[in-house]
Amino acid sequence: MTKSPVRIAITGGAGQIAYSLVFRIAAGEMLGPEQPVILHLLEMPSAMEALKGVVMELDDCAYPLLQGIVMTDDANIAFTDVDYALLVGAMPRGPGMERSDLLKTNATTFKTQGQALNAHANHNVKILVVGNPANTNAYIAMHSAPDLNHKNFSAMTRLDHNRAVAQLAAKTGVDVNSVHNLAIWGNHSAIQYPDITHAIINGVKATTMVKPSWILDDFIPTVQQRGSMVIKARGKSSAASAAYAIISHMRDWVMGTDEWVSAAIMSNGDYGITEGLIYSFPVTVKDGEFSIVQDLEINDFSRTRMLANQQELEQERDMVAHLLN
Ligand code: NAX
Repeated sequence: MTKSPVRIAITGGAGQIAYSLVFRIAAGEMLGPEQPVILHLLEMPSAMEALKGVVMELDDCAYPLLQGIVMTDDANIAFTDVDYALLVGAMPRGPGMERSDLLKTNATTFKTQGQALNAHANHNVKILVVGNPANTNAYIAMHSAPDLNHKNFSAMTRLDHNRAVAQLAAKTGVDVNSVHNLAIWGNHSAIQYPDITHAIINGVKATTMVKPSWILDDFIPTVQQRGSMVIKARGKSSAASAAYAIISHMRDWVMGTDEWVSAAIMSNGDYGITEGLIYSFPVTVKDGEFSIVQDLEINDFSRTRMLANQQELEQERDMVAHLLN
């Protein structure tokens, strides 16, 4: 083994997504079987005991690629020299809590974590925010880390993308590998816009294979509400599928892909989306950088939904603006 290890921070290390995630990363599924890793696991003080149990299990796997574990409740320690930061941990919405309260509570967390990344992480650190509200949490972390390149911040819509691919493949009776050029636009929220306008299935336009009523009344709401449906069925929110989406997002970010995938990244005004928002676009990846798929024709149906997402993200941005000074 000749490669030197990379350091990967994972917040919410004792949470349920982390429990599906850290073992796969340690096994080499994210960065490949040649890449040793050191895991930096961050938790709340109240969950440190549970985190100890996770670390015991990691030890018990005796993974050949796992060259060390840092376990801490201090973001400044967790992010020291890290090459990748997976910001998974966040406060869940409690009973009677308004969305604005959730935004504010998590804003403080992601401000602190952005500042700690700025001060202590490797300056090329690639950051994926998963904890909700993911887009705005990524926006806050990015604004709290002025020395880091905004291109190194992203929020996760890959699970939504995978859900959309699976729904379309099932409806048209094809293998998921036959579905290409699908997109999730906007916010990782209940109004996200899964778009099959440009999707191709075995060389045929997907929109010629399904009815418009299916797209409107079935496909879009199913993708938007899939998370709630999983909670209803399982009694817990998506964890294994979220962990797989994290691994896919990071692997593609590092290794590159010509396939369209979806990722929430900073808007530079493409498709008329307000600059600076962390907004999900269809992207490809080369040399460690996302590129937004260009020159797509946007019809009125899509435009309306893309604008609704923009407005929601502007509202979230405005709700936390005072915390960013
Ligand atoms: P859990 O509640 O099981 O775990 C979260 C963990 O984070 C807990 O152990 C908690 O102690 C810890 N935590 C909270 N605040 C922290 C902080 N400031 N620093 C360090 N650790 C902290 O939630 P889980 O199911 O793992 O979900 C984690 C987050 O992912 C949630 O915000 C959830 O809403 C979000 N999701 C986002 C998805 C996406 O596609 N972007 C999909 C899956 C998931 O719902």
